[in-house]
Amino acid sequence: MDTFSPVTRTHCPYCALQCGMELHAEVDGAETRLRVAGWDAFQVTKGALCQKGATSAELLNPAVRLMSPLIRRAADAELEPATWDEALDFAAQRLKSIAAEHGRDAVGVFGGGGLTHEKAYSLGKFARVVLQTPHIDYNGRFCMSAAAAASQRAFGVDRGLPFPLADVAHTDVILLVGSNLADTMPPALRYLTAQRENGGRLIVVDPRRTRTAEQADLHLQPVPGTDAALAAGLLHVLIAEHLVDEEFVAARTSGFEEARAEAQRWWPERVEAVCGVPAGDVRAAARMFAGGGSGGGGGAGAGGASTGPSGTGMVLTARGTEQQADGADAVNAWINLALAAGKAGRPYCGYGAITGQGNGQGGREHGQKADQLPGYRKITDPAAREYVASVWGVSADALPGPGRPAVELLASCGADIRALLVAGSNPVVSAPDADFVTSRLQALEFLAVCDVVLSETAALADVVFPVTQWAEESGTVTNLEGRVLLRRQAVTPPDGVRSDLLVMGGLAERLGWPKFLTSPAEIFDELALASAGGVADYSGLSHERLDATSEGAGLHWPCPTPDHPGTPRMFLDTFGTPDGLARFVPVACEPAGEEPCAEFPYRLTTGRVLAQYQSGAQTRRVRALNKAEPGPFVQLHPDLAAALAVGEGDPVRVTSRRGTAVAAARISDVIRPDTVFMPFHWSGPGKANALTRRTTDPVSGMPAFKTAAVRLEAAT
Ligand SMILES: Nc1nc2c(c(=O)[nH]1)N[C@H]1C(S)=C(S)[C@@H](COP(=O)(O)OP(=O)(O)OC[C@H]3O[C@@H](n4cnc5c(=O)[nH]c(N)nc54)[C@H](O)[C@@H]3O)O[C@H]1N2
Ligand SMILES: Nc1nc2c(c(=O)[nH]1)N[C@H]1C(S)=C(S)[C@@H](COP(=O)(O)OP(=O)(O)OC[C@H]3O[C@@H](n4cnc5c(=O)[nH]c(N)nc54)[C@H](O)[C@@H]3O)O[C@H]1N2
Ligand code: SF4
Ligand SMILES: [Mo]
Repeated sequence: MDTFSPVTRTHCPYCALQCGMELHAEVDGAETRLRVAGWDAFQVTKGALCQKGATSAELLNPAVRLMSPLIRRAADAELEPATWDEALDFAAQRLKSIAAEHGRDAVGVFGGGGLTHEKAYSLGKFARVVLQTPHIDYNGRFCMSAAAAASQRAFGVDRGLPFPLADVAHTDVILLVGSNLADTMPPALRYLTAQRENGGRLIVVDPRRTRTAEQADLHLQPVPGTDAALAAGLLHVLIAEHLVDEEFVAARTSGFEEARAEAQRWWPERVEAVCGVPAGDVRAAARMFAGGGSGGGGGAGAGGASTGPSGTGMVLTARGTEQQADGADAVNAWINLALAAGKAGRPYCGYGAITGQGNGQGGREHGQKADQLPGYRKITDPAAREYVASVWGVSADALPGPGRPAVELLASCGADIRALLVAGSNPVVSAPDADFVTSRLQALEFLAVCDVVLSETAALADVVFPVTQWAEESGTVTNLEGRVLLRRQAVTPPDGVRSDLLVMGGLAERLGWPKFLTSPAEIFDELALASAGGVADYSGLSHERLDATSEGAGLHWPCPTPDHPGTPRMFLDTFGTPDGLARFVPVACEPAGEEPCAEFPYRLTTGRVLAQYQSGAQTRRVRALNKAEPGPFVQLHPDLAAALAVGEGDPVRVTSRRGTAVAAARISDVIRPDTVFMPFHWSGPGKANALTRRTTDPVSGMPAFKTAAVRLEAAT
């Protein structure tokens, strides 16, 4: 391992907080190892790291990662090591012959929100220009697509947080919906703590009393899938109690009347019946959020500074409310509430979605999504097609149209999609109705996977390309605040692995595109040009400029010129809609879950634990993390456990209309008695996604990961 310098300042390979990280090269005899430490001067996370970030260098160990390409030479053969030329030749030949026989549309690409900008942008270009297929989408569709669609509808722009994370500490009231920040971004919790130390109040909406909810002044515990009705109930109270900020609504918004009409149908007692949240708590939450004084029920205290109608407030959402069959509508229902309360478009106010993956924000801006071209442009917009085609040196007519959203793309594998290239995702574990998805991937004529480890998806492939990791390459990502950051290379990669960029370059060359860019800085320059004039305008940015920012602070997009200071706060003067007004989006607020019935009488919701990440492909290979969270479990209420006669640790069989999973009982009164929770980080018998639905939100294509009707039994 050749190191670049004794200490390299970079960012974590995992989530969207992108904690600042120092990689210290330590020599041990003939070996050099990297030790991870926090980067104290990085202003967003100030040296903090969670356990996942702190242990991330363990994956650089050759014993746990892929060190050579693998090929399956016959359908029933095992994967075996091959040279890079063999693997690239084989993959290129298969892609070429499948396209020749069945048409270019028979080839698909599936990317990931963890990929750097350079990789995500190149993947989009590779699909449209080299493969000339419309069929590219990515796991970000599973992640924040519903909030992205909702933000676009309301504000004309989707940038996760339209303000710096640090602003959260200075707002009077936070309504945090479906986020378990304490486990999913531990270093960010300090901002919530600081907010309350500053006299602010926190309302958490989650069916479980998580470690995040424990911090709250008021915790609402709804039936999963009923968030839109709950949001409408809060809006109902604002209207009934004259807490609507009429001045703001008149000056800065459009469309309030329809939202008002829907909210009229959701009086607190009706909300209680549908959502299971006491009517008194609905009133208390609405009053607290509006800043109009005492709560009344459910432990809401009057105390703290009275914020008055002009007080500040924020609504922050994450996957709990978004991963629903009505994900975009539910988010718009929360945004409608924020707008009615006048908590938007001014300092320390606004709506933000807490992005998930390392480049979750950037991954959906520059063309990895089925309907999109770089700069957050629409692939159906003729002017966008002309412009991007001119940057790519092709004719606009040659660019394919929109492809299919992720769930549909995966479902069409083995049907009209006959070959798939996957980079940066492990859908065998993480996709909804995962056993069905696995059968679709098995039905492909050709599957190629780029990964750092032999993931469950890579294990099904015909060719596996072993790729470099974050410490071994440079690249950029956009964090949850729209801040573009440079990740710096610390070491040379080992022989045998190559960057995704070289995989694409090698395939492009064999498919007749010898000039496909492979240098990260050059690719970024092309991305910046391609984004010029788009919503997400990066044209004033370069690796060099980001490298020179003080203590790696990066710059917030839009940043349209080399001397533009970036845009930490959006919407202070005007929203991103054509008329500059924020839109109340009229949404129907009916429950969106899979309703329980005699056969499947309980509700399942799914999510995360602190010590594992996503499909677990990476973190299940890290010893300390496995020790902390060794396997799958079913979290259930003591009353439910008693009814099922299951004790702590006993195996529980969970059955849905899709399939069955068996995992150990974890009994706890933090969860509603009608609902069980499973983390989705494991494969095998305890795989949560064997149970989840393929149903998607019609607006965004987001799968309904957070609600399924299930039957439960002791599995002994
Ligand atoms: N440790 C860890 N951290 C991570 C990740 C990880 O895998 N592990 N992944 C990263 C990524 S990509 C993402 S997207 C983020 C996700 O971050 P979060 O959104 O915080 O994580 P989740 O656990 O999926 O869901 C949050 C909460 O939603 C609640 N919930 C379930 N159903 C409902 C509902 O109907 N309504 C409401 N209001 N809440 C509901 C769950 O009980 C859960 O506590 O985390 C990022 N950080
Ligand atoms: N039931 C349920 N299911 C869910 C969710 C849920 O809440 N509940 N959440 C959903 C969400 S929000 C998300 S984001 C998805 C995530 O689920 P996945 O898309 O499966 O995400 P990861 O496990 O992060 O997969 C990334 C893969 O890419 C590899 N990798 C890492 N870096 C690179 C790189 O630079 N290049 C390449 N080629 N490979 C790399 C990793 O080793 C890993 O195998 O899961 C979704 N699934
Ligand atoms: S919070 Fe996210 S970015 Fe920070 S160390 Fe943990 S996984 Fe990495
Ligand atoms: Mo995510």
